Amino acid sequence: MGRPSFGRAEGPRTGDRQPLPVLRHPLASDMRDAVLHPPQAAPARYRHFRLTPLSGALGAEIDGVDLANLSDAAFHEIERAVADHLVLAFRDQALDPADQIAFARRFGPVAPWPYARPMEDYPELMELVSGPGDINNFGGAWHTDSSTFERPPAYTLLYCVSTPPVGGDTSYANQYLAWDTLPDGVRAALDGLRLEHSTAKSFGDHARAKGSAAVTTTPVSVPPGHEGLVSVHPVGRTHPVTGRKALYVNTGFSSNFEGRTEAESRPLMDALAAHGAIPEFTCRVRWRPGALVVWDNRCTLHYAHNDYRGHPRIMRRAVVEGERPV
Ligand SMILES: O=C(O)CCC(=O)C(=O)O
Ligand SMILES: [Fe+2]
Repeated sequence: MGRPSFGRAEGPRTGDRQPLPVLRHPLASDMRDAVLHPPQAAPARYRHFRLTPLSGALGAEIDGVDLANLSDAAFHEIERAVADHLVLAFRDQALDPADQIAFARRFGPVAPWPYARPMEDYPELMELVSGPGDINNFGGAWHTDSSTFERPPAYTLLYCVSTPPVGGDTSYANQYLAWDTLPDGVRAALDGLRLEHSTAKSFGDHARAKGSAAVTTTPVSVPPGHEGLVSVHPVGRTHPVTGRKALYVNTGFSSNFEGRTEAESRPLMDALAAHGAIPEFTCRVRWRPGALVVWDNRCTLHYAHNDYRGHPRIMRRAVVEGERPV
């Protein structure tokens, strides 16, 4: 397989009617030396916990910290660690809903997620329940949370209440690596290009009619005013904390390039989405009750594995408000 290449030398500009470029062989892209995300190989030193990287691409397990009793100094180290490793898995926590909300609030304002009924008495949390009879699962496609919002959440915090005997892992993919490993010409062509992210693609009647809506024990429903919600975001977004650029394309919600039809957009959009999820960019978290994982939605994708049919799985989820992607 050859390097990815464009069908024409010059990249598209928003609004022009030139054909979109073709990205060939995204899985064989020129990976150069960038596949290893440097903090994975040489983590910073932390005084308040031990950190063990999960893969060469992203993710770390954290031991020796109690999230229900956390000093400001320890939290500052956690902020540093999540900026470096993008996904942090804390083991053996005993968090009640109020503890989880309090921890989430240290990252920023915690917004109720409008597409599911919140937990009773805790509007900031939803319980994500997969029942033994479920066929689909919540989050079972590579996505970043709520990219259809004008200001998608910066972080998601998921706490594991119960797991199936095996399965139900969550995979994550580093979208800084995805951006950095695109060939220079491709990156140049994508700069300035924007994508529409559509709620109807994954949720609601439109999605149900197309068979792409998840049907799970936790009902997800689209509230009035959200059915036609579409937000337009750059294909390469700059992280407000690290200043690094990340690919911001996802099969869950991205529907078309601005000014293009879905059909015109699909080949390049699908190729970019496939590039963003190549195995070398990923890590995988195995859940145990008491695990809390926080991830940064601005530079990662995630995928909830649907491989535990017949068994229940229960998680509690909080999302922290983010900013308009630029
Ligand atoms: O249940 C999971 O593993 C992840 C679900 C998901 O996509 C989310 O909580 O945003
Ligand atoms: Fe998600």
